[in-house]
Amino acid sequence: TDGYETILVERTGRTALLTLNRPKALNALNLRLMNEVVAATEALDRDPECGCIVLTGSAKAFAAGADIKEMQPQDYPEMYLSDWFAAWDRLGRLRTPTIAAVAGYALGGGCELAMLCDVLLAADTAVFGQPEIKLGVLPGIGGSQRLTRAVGKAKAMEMCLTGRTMDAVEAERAGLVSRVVPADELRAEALAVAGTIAGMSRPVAMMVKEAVNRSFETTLAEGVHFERRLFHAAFALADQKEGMTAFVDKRPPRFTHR
Ligand code: CO8
Repeated sequence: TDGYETILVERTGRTALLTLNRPKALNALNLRLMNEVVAATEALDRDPECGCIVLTGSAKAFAAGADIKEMQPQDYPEMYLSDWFAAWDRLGRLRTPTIAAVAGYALGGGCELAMLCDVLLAADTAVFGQPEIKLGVLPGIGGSQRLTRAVGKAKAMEMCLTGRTMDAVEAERAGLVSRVVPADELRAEALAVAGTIAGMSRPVAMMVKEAVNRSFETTLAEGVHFERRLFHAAFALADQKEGMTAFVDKRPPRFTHR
């Protein structure tokens, strides 16, 4: 659909599934793939009928990193002037909740892409790492920052300095992923979580995402203040009336996303 070459986008109800689709290159992230992921997710973000976006790859690789063959001939002026890979930041600015469903390799930019998503689910085959140092470079899509916030300084330093990878069990223990599931259940589980989120009030899910993300950008007192203001604001929504009335009436809520 939509003339994409490197991704597949499928809709089921209020959820969207975006599959990275450069199998021969283990879903290496080239500029075309970046532009397609950003365009597709921003279009979904504008769609009031879309309540959650799942990003996934193949059984072998979520993404084996930025496309090394595309970067290999570049020089500094080209990287700097084109602001290489800056468009990935737009993925982190989506308001719709996003889920990364990771099986196989999530290396370099692949690990960074997973960490740009709101919920990170791993198959038991998942392998995470920031091996850029082995190529004479360093993480460039936020890995040194987001991995450190997720797993702490000791593990982040060791992984970024040596390039060693982390399996799914270690990733869950370290807090990088929310859960590990058997590989053949990953897609269904990710879609189930997405369906749950998409069934909630869309504006409230957006508020939750804003509130949690604010914790990475501000002090505790400011973050709690921000949360309190959003909490009060939720009482302006029809969905607050519906959610609380449904509880009192002992029936499931019918959110209208208003
Ligand atoms: N880029 C381009 N092509 C790749 C990449 C990649 N990152 N990874 C794999 N491929 C290609 C291989 O070249 C190979 O192609 P071909 O068949 O034409 O030779 C094909 O995919 C299959 O790969 P392998 O044969 O290597 O498969 P294996 O199962 O033997 O190995 C590995 C799998 C271990 C994942 C191996 O492919 C590998 O080590 N890949 C590179 C991993 C890596 O170093 N990733 C980090 C890249 S750098 C990065 O992400 C920087 C991000 C920030 C940039 C910011 C710029 C501002």
